[in-house]
Formats: sequence, C-alpha cells, structure tokens
Amino acid sequence: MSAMTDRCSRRPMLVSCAALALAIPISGCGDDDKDAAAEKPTTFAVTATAEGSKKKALEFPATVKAGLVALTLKNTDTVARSAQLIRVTGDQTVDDVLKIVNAEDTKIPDFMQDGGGTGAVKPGATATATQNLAPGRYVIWDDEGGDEDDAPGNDQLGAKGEFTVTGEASDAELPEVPATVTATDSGTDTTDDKEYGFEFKGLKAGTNQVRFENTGDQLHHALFFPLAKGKTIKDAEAAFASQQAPTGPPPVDFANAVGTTVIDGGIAQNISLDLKAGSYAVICFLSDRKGGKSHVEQGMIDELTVE
Ligand SMILES: [Cu+2]
Repeated sequence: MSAMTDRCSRRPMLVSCAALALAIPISGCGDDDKDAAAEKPTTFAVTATAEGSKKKALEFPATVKAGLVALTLKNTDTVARSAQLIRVTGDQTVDDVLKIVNAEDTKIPDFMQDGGGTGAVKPGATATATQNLAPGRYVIWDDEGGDEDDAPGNDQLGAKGEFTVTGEASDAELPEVPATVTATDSGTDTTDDKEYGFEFKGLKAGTNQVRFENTGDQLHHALFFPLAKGKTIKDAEAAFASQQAPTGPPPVDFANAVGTTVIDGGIAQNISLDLKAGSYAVICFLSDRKGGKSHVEQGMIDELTVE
C-alpha cells in the first residue's frame, strides 16, 4: 500500500497531489492530522482450522505493523470460532495468560491490556475487526467452545498463539461507520454506586458496520441475547442478577446470541454485527480488574430494540 497515494485520494478530485505538494511545499501531502484519518488498514489474516473435533488451531503471520489493522478471521471449521486479542506487557507466556482467562477468579492483571479481535464467526464465514494496534506482544486465542460441562474450550484444543506488532504507535483514526455501541463505567473510584451501561446508535436489522467503543476504565464486552418469546428485559435482569441456579425456561435465546470480544477502556474497533428485528438484552459478564461482582450483577444489562 502507498500511504501517500491513499491520503492524496481523499483530496478533492480536481486537485492533484502534485499540485498540493507545489502549493504547500513544507508540509507536503498527507502530513496534517486530518489526513491521518485516511490511513488504510493493514490486513492481518487469521484462519481458524480444525482436524476432527479434538484438534484446533489459529493460523496467522508472526508479525504485523502497528497502526490500523484489519484482522480477518476465516472460519474453515464446522463450529463457531473466534479470535480474541490481549496485548501482554510482561514476559507471560500464552499459557500463563490463558490460565488467567480460564480461571474462576474474576481478577484481570495489569499485564493484560487493550484486547479486541473478533467474536464468534459462523462456520464457513469470514469476519473483520479493524482497530489501531499498539506495538507489543499479543496473545490470540479462540474463546468459543467448552460450553458443556468440562468440555475443553477451543483454546485448550490448540487454537491459541502469539504475534508481535512492530514499529511505531500510530494515532490513525478508525474509518467512519454508520452505527455505534458504547460500553462505559463511571471509573475506578471506590464508591459502591458505580454506573455501568451501554449506549446504542444506528443499529438496524441485518448486518451492521459498528464502532464498538469502551469509554470507561474497566474492560468490557457486549453480548447481544435475543429476549425469549414472552420475556421482558426485567425477566432477564432478574435472572442474570441472581446468584441462584436458574429455574424454568431461560429469559433469553442463548443459541442466537452475537457479540464482541473484550476491549479495555480507551479502545475502539470497527466490527460487523448481524442483528435480527426484535428485542435484545445486551450484557457484560466481566468484573473490574480488581475482581468481585460481575458487571451484569451491577446493572450492565440494557435493552436494545432492533427494527
Ligand atoms: Cu463490563
């Protein structure tokens, strides 16, 4: 890719890049902040593979350049697959990180930063998540599977690894998209009456191009569960806020959930979300970094009606 050509292509059609360079010889073409928004994402191609049902992998290059990265996940498996990222600031191994991810303990250590990647992708499909990746070492894993008792998750079957984001950090902005999902919290203060929640803008039935943004201090994800027939958001709130084992039919349709990966405060990514017309309960199941009650237990469940 030529960054220069790309940036110049955003200029009015009749003003050539050469003309701009002549007119503004000091800054040249593409040096100002506005033009940073035109940076074209670098593709980072991830393939989810499987040999039988017991051996799974994620295949991807060892490095990618820092800045806007379009992570594509091509699912060649017969079940849903995902690719969650975490930037690791210490010398922890892939297995060190996944041990924490899969533990009962809800604490999230400070050496796990940023997050992102793409949530569940259907068999045979490809999904893309675009975000500005900071330089560093990343652990990548598939957090699908393992839903049944004691069944291993896809990461435990081998769908895990690490890669390095090289070069300098970039301040490039994500491309504009029509819809936004914002996850937020009231910060790391020690008061008990914290506010957690979601805001939605521009979501419609069908495939949505969405900016998923975390404007809080804690890590969040957004899982969209269709409300079951005859159930309301109040039923879902009551069920997920309760520590007791559920009784009766569930208030949401677990099989048709869609969702994002986990991102840290200050991180945003562009993803696609397939939504159907109807009402959803949108939920975050994570806890604060210091552990404790899950966000859904503290009210991070909101209703979304899609038309
Ligand atoms: Cu959360």
